[in-house]
Amino acid sequence: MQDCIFCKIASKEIPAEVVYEDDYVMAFEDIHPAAPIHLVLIPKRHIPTFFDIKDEDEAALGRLQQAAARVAAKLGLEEKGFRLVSNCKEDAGQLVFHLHYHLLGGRPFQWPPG
Ligand code: IU
Repeated sequence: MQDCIFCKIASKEIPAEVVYEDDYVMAFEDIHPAAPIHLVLIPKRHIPTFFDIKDEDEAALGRLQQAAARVAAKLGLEEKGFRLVSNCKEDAGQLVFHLHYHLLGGRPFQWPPG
């Protein structure tokens, strides 16, 4: 999508610190890290929110979970674990309307979140 910053990152129009990429998904470092490890995982296809997911997105969204685990293991998070969260729309604080997960690790996290 033309005005979407994450689409521009996916197409390499805008640079990012990419740590994983395949045909369906990409993971890159968050520019405002909230933890020692903070990645953003996106499907390459533009999906604004969870409410816009189509049947054809199944492969990409499945791959996203798998990529999260693989990247987390590669970054040494297998023993202590990580948090994978997604903010959907206003109440959750979604700022970028291209569906994404935050992969956070390297410190303990509180539950429930604020
Ligand atoms: P949110 O879930 O939509 O609230 O989070 C968007 C995240 O995308 C946020 O943590 C930003 O720091 C991050 N981000 C980024 O990594 N690179 C960018 O160019 C932009 C936002 I814009």
